[in-house]
Amino acid sequence: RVRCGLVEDESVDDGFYMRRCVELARRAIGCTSPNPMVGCVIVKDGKIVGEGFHPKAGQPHAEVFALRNAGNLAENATAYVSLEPCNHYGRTPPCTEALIKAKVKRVVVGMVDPNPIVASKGVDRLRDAGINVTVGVEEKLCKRLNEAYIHQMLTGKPFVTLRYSLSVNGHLLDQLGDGVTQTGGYYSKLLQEYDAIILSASLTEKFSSPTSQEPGANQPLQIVIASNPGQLPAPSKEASKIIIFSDKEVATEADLAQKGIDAVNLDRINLTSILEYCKRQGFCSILLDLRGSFGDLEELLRESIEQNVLQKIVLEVLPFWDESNGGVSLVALNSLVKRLEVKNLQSMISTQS
Ligand code: AOF
Ligand code: ZN
Repeated sequence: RVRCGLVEDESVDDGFYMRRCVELARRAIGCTSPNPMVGCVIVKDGKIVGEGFHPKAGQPHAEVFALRNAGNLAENATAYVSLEPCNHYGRTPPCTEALIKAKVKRVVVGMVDPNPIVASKGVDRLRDAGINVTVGVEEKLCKRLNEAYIHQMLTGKPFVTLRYSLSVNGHLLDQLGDGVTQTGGYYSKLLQEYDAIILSASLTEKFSSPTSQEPGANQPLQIVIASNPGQLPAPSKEASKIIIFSDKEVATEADLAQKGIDAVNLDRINLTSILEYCKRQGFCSILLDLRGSFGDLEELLRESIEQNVLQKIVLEVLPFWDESNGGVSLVALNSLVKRLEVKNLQSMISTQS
């Protein structure tokens, strides 16, 4: 193709439109679980004529919104989708049929859908219908977008991320960095990505300090590990619901009901039973949030490392020297963390300046 006298490489354009798909998909961050986030762009004669994303499980898929948006202009156009179009009847009908019916000429797919019901059948169906299909454009980006969905599909287990903050002298901190209380700060963004967050009851008061979130943003379910009887978290603005796991009676049922809290009693609080519970509830992603003292989470952290259940670490380094003697030092934390198979983990380092 020639534009402005220069021969353009089609793959450059493919990358551009695929990155736009990912951008669109991210508008529904935290809202699609157990479904993936998916974005779709319809392009004709070098112009975007339709855009869409999957907003929520049970609602139409990205392709359907983009095709509706493009109307008749979809005919002979190229459809870009960050995930392979589905070819099955789930809560919604197959996107492959919608694309075929709209007479698109070419489909560019970011990644094959790991869902065994789909897994390349969508691509095969489109090719059988005579559509030119390219697979694997900006694949890394598309996989990163749905890391939790992919992990859950392939292993049947939730995606678990460990998060903690350190001072420059390596103390584990219980405060979070700047921008936390602001809408769009890294912590409120992180929370939105997870179906549930696990934290120690001794921290819930700090945790429930107001962190503004965008209206309509996902509020993860808060899982509180309480090992001291009588510990009751304050209602949190950030959580849609609170569940307390305890091996003791935490409070009377009336107290709990009043605060809108569910209690789950376990003989022993261990990660296996908590993750089993999360799996039964259909949670795909869990944030294990570690603050200043290991507290009730120490055993859980040890177990998460021994049982190799962590997929990702988010580490924040705050630009100050922690003078307190009480904090857990990096040395103590390292004795646990160094045993992690770091090569299997992704890490996102956030340094506040
Ligand atoms: C697509 N486009 O936007 C999404 C897809 O129950 P359903 O009908 O919503 O189907 C859910 C499955 O469809 C999900 O597990 C995944 O395999 C695929 N998601 N596919 O073509 C989309 N969200
Ligand atoms: Zn679909």
